[in-house]
Amino acid sequence: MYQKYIKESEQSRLSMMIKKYVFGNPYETGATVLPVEPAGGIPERFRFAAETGTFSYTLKEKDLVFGLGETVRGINKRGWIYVSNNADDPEHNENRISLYASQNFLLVDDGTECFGVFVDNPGSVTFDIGYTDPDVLSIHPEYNDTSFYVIEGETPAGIVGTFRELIGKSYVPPVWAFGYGQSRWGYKTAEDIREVAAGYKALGIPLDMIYMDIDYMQDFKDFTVNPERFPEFADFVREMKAEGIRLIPIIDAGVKMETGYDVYEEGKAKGYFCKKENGEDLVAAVWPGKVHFPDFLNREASDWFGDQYQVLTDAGIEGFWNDMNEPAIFYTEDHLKEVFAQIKEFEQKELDIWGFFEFKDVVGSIANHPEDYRRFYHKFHGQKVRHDKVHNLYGFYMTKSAAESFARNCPEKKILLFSRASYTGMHRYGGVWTGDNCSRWSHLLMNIQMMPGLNMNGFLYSGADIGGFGGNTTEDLMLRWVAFGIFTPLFRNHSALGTREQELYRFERKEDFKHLIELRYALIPYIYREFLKAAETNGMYMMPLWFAYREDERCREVEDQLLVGDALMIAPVYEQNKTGRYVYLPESMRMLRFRAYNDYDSEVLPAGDHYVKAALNEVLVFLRPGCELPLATPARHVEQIDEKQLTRIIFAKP
Ligand code: MIG
Repeated sequence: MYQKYIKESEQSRLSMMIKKYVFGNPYETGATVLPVEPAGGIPERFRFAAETGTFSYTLKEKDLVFGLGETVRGINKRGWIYVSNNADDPEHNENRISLYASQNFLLVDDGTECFGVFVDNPGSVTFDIGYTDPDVLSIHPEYNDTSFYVIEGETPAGIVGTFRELIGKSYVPPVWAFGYGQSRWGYKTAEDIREVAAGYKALGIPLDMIYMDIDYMQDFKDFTVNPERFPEFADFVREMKAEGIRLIPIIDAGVKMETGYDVYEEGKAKGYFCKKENGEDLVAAVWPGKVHFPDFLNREASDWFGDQYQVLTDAGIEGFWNDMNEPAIFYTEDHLKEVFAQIKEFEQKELDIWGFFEFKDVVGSIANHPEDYRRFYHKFHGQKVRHDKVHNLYGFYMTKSAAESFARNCPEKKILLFSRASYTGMHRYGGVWTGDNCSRWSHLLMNIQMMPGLNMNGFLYSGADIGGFGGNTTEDLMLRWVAFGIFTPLFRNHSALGTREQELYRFERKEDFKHLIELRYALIPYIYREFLKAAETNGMYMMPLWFAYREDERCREVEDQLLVGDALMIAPVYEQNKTGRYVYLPESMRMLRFRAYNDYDSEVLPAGDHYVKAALNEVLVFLRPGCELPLATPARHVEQIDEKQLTRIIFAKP
């Protein structure tokens, strides 16, 4: 009885704070887990122009806008336009409007009044945050079949908490996934991987995971392992595990069309691939050559695809990363035909310079062509739905398919799982990495600035390619990026084929790298505890300073320091040739300047501005008043850390 009473009053509390407005016929996206009765009319605080289907809100002078997760630019999203339209685009410049993710939660706060907005619409949604008109936030879904939520609350953290109750608890990976992982596109053979493991072992640098990119597969076919490059795969998985290292293979969205390949044959026979208007399976091309796309939005197809992972879990695999699931399309057969026809026409013409540019556009825009996303259909909740209307769900449903199959097929095991493409709701099934960044200092800053938005949207287990994926990294960038990555739950060094090799043992300052990674391992008891706390209480593991120091006007503009858990603030160095940086302290804190987990300076600094030295091998950590930081003795693998033997650094409230 009492329980029931609590439940009811809890629900009425939530229904006071979450207002839902329905436009058109929204799809059941699976983003939310709480049933909310729709209110009638126009969302509170917003105007709605029915002719254009645009919601708008007049920004107050002091309004800060947070959220949108994995997007370019600062923590405060004001002053740019963002389009949720999952895109395979490795050029993460600040003029980009779409990346791989659609995380449609925003929070507006002027310091006294705040509210949240969540736009549950899996098609393209434009968030114009003071781009067209500096004082107007406008939200425009391409197809207005939308559940539009307005979330009320007293504080930013409170609103985030309420939103997260709406969307459900975040995915928690196995504890070893908090270790350090080494990845690279280009490890081709078991021998290559042994070499990486040996490289780390020789220097005693901790390592828990080695990632396997597409090279491990037979002709890029999902759920196959090339038997020449990896003879006796299960034995190899066991051998690595005996070394304390888990192998984490990649899975791509597209299934290679090849007679005799069981996944293709079965998917085709059962009608589990995405179809064109005429009922034929769409033919696209990605790494394997011609592929079909599994219809993850179709319940049966999803279960079927999920079950395929068993081939690898049976071989001892305990983690996966799902890639190319926007989905990325190099070309479709149909579009390519059109392009060839157009080329023939161009060939007949005398091209003037404008004609030449037209020609260049036709040929140069073949990959990820918008028209291709309107060429195929899903069977979603029993209905035929054109892909572009639910585009942003594809990566989410691929990941859900895998997660549900693990729960079905190996319930006794926790599996590591993260994805490139995402949509709000996927955070219950897996984490994300932020895709193909570059070895640029600006992308280190972007990594720092993306983390709070990801956390707000529930993507707690997240991180970027440490050191940068594209381009050639430098040793100093690597040191600084690792020094920040120490604090991100997903901590993976990954790089692209053909770029400078960036395994840590290849650099000159090997000892420094070792000390940095050891510091991560010393911090794991803290990181894991704070991560779990955030997951259980719908809190944020990484937070903007503003959320905790809302009475301090200065904190509005702090874009390069973060709170990590309840006890710490960090201030990473993200510029080249710097030996320190300015740090703003909203209150007195104990500064720890780590060179190694057991070698650090400690100094109490008063509130205010400070210039703080931080050499290339040093990590700045600030302990908040009344807090303590537990440090473990690092081990080579997470599971060897003795959680009972902790030293504590404290900063008593002055
Ligand atoms: O088109 O599998 O984001 O991490 O190394 C590139 C090769 C395909 C993109 C992923 C990246 C991965 C790469 N993949």
